[in-house]
Amino acid sequence: MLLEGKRGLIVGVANKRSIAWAIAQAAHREGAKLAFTYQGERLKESVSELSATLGGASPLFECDVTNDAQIDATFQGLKEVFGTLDFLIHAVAFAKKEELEAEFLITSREGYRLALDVSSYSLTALAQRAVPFMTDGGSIVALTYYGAEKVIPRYNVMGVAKAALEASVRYLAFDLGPKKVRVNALSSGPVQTLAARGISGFTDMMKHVESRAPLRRNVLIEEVANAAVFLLSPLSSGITGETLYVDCGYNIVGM
Ligand code: 0WE
Repeated sequence: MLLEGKRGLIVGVANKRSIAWAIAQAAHREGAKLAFTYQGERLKESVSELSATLGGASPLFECDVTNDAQIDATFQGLKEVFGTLDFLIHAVAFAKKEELEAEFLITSREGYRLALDVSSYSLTALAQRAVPFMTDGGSIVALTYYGAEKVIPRYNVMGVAKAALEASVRYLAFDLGPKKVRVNALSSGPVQTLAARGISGFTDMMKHVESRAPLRRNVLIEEVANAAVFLLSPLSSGITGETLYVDCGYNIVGM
């Protein structure tokens, strides 16, 4: 029970295939008490049904991460139900579909702004409000992807957003270290989620990783979730500002 008695907020569950949901299940298995956010009425039922399967009613908050008032309301609600907080999972990203299909060159000002607002700035916006509740230290984990670092065709503006997210993790880790709040990024290999399914050529990408990765396979969502538990738990007490790759070794290969 690596997370026994700990309370956490999970941001980014959309459906049963979400990486955020796999992390929630693993954290629950390790004894954590969880609260969830959902983005808009559209996802309320899905998140509510999933969280109900964990037994006991998990607190749910509507939270569009581009809306400061909704983020404020989420933490106001958390203050009432939890009082204090031990961890936060950030697993949200969005870019316009048309900007993930063409060249990076065509990225619009509005598409760039939206992708960075949802996928990068939101971590800082959430951390600002979470930290006052992390009175006994804490752990913040953000999901990222290798496209932050190397060009992955069609990842485009999301790659720029994830690069900003990874840099934000380092700057937040620096600021929050004295408060004993750790901040890390978890760089998952490709996983078939709702966010991935809309992407043309995703199946071929998975085949490519399978043939090149040292472990000769794609990562399992449960492996990503277990690594997240590690980063949330005292087992990783000396690690902050880090990007941990959980990608079957794909990122270490040069040729
Ligand atoms: O971060 C992601 C996915 C992020 C994502 C996905 C979508 C699809 C639907 C952000 N915005 C949207 N907007 C939509 O309208 N991944 C790591 C998965 C992913 O997405 C890719 C990938 C991989 C891998 C896009 C292009 C190329 C590779």
